[in-house]
Amino acid sequence: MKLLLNLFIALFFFTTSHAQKINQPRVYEIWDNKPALNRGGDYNISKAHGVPYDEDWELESYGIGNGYMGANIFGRTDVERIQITEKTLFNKGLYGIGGMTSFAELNFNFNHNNPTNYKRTINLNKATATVSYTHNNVEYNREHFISYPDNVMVIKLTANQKNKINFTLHPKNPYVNTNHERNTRTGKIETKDNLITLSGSIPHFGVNYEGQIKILKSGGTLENLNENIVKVNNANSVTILISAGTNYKLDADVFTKEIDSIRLDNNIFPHEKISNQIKKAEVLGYGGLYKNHINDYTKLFSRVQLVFNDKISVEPTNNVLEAYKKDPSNHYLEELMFHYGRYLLISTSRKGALPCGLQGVWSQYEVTPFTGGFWHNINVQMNYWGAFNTNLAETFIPYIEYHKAYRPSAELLATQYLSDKNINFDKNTDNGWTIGTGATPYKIQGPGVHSGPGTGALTTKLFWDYYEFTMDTIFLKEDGYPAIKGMSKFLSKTLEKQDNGTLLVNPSASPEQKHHGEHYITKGTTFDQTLVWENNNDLLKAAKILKIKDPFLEKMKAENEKLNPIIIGKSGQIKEYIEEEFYGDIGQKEHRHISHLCALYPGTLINSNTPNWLEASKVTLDKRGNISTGWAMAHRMNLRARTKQGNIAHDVLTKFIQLRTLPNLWTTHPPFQIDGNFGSMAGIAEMLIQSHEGYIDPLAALPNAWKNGFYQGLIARGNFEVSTKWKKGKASFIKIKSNKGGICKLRYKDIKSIVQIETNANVSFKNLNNDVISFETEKHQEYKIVLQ
Ligand code: FUC
Repeated sequence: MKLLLNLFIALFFFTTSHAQKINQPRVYEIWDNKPALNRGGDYNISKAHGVPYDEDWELESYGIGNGYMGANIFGRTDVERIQITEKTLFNKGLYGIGGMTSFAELNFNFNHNNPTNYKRTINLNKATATVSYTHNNVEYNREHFISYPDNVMVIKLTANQKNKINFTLHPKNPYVNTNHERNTRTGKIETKDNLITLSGSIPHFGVNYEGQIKILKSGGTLENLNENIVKVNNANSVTILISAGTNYKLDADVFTKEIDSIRLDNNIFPHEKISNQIKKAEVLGYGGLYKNHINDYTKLFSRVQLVFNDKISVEPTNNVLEAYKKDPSNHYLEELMFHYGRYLLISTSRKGALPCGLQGVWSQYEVTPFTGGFWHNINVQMNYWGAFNTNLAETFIPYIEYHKAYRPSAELLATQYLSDKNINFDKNTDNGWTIGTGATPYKIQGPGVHSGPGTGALTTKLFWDYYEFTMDTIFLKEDGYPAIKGMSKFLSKTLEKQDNGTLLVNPSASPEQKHHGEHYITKGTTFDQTLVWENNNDLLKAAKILKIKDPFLEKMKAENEKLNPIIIGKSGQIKEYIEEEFYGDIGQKEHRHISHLCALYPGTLINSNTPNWLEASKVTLDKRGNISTGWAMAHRMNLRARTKQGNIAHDVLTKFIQLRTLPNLWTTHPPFQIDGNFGSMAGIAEMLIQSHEGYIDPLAALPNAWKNGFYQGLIARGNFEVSTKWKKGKASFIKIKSNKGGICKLRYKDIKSIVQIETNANVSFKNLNNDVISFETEKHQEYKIVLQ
């Protein structure tokens, strides 16, 4: 067998005919040949304490969003329902820290009862949702998108014949004056000609909200009926613009104020902002808005391709899902889920808007399950685990901005935590910052019984990853390093010296774990110990890059040597607790959280240079079980990718899709939580590329199931853009685009013994060992490696 490796700078690599063929992006659609059911919400059913539960909304409606707001489209032809969410509209919510709540409901009465040729879609390549059908020989089409650059939702209704568009629009301000103890919402609707305005307040946090709906028709007439109903008669086409907002302003004041009702300035009304958005949108018109939306969205979405070479399924998405439940041998749905993850991330997390919470930008609830906020003992971090390697690093910026805003409050919480726990510390020194499990756009909390101080370091891991994937040293200096250092400052004070010299976090808790029904609080859980280690280790690496000299760094280095973070137990497992001997001695054996393996993923303390720990991780994973709640299975996928058990990772993905995926491909805990979508997307990427051990490792945990395939544009640490094609489980070429220059280390099994290296540029290689080569790269250049 003749095996060759060619490496050359190939600026026009993708002009080769072979590459061009695989370079045609596939069009991805979530679609159905029937409208979503709409039987409404039920207050008698509560999911994760949220009410009312609306099964049809959750399972069948299609979500679109622009980071600021979202809409759920049912695609009905009799009475269409579009439910709108705005990410800052919060009431008191569960637990008193605020809870997302529905912004508006729009009902369009079309009265088309027997449609034919029906189809509704979300086009993932364009982030548009469509509904099309024939009724009385007229073809109707509706297109929906939410533009990020113009922050406006656009609905365009067309027909293939003139004067055929007729409907009444009934807007609804949901959950006004309901007397629910967690909701103090007031509101009104005003209609003037073609403009509907919904406004009101939720005094709990001083929220004022406003939404405007503008109906622009071509041809026909428009009437205002009673009760704010707008009627459109015989139009040729109609464009509807929707803008929504509140007086929310992301700054430190929101979090540090002690009185809830003044967290926002209730003298500020969003009226002008919303009016301007609508006016600007009207000037741009449908064409201008569409162009802005497509330019913005496709720039992000089109960066990555991933194909498993299975045929595109031609059945409605839910049928594909049902078929997959019986026979998962067609991997197209896995591919679709991956792209859907990227679509969802772009739709829910954009600069200027809040980060992506537990339900993205979608809530039909009065009281949203688990608040819909930012859960820090894994969920919000999981939302961003796949942001970096799937080439969407900028979607993490909202979290960085959120962090900067809550930081003063987090600093106060750090001091308060240390006082509350009677830890001996000097109040006048810098105690850093902390964050616990529950957080919302309005309030954050310190660590508690739900999870120990390590929770904050699960967050700073994202800051370090953001740097490593982007190589953005300005970010590292200005935001990353201060965040990581502040966390080390706090964590250091939570450590207690033991008689044997070990430093243990005290008190310490492994997220959500319970023993005999009680939260189990102890010293030095593996979760806390390893996360202290990870944070300090990232701090030291960051300091080196920034050339920072500081005696504090020496102290952290010394502390890291005394953490003894990983201990193997008598079952051969990674212990969750020091005092555990055999697996499951303490806590629930099959608990959804598997926090003691955070050092394997997203952390890096356990890796292939620690083979014993890696083996013990497999034992823990086996014993914990692969089947769990939605996000928990997604964590297991990433962990199995890191143990290089690609086949098991894939098996978990299969079960996750079979058991935890809804007809609209949202994933469920239950209830719907978006973390499962993002965690599984990250897991797919983690099987296809890893880079946490100092080299790029394409197809690091490739399962046998993905026999042939191709990806383009995934990102490795060092900001290398990687494309790989594989056949029968073996890479046939790898392309690396260097976005920042620097040394590229590439691992592929037997890369040394099986290759002969040719270069046609100033590239020289080193063989570091049988599997790893290293070469210097130039910024913006592409390097193609062909393995034959
Ligand atoms: C964590 C998890 C729960 C749930 C909640 C939102 O507390 O343990 O399962 O996902 O976050």
